[in-house]
Amino acid sequence: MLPERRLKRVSAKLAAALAAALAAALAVFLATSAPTLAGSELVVTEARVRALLPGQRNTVAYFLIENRGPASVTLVGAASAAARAMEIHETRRDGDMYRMRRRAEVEIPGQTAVRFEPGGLHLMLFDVQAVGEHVEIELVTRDGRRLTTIFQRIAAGAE
Ligand SMILES: [Cu+2]
Repeated sequence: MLPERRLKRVSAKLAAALAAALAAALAVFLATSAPTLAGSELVVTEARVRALLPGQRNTVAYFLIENRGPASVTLVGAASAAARAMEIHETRRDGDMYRMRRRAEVEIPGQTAVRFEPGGLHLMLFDVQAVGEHVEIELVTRDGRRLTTIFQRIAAGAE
């Protein structure tokens, strides 16, 4: 058992660390919650891209896309000057393994939202030289719209 005074000091440190972590999370949330309005009815929020891990050249991006219009919209790809190539991927559980596979398209029915998030849909960025604090990514729809969205860099593990 730790003496009581020592315990108090430890818990004060823990509280300070938690407060700092919450402040950081809130800052990221505020920075990424400004919506991108494109083609009037498509709204992208929570756009974030994972920082490169040491020695890696590929990374992932996540976002929430909301279709406020009545008609279905289909995402067919993405592009960025920061990556040689990008693909839409989905992580699927296969027995007790998780595997990623490429998705040719993702439909967003009218009046619904689709979440690209860890363990599910994501954008893969291939051959990235560096992930800046903000990365511009275009989301491409089947009817030829290009939604330019600013993705905020997040640390690996903070997805
Ligand atoms: Cu992937």
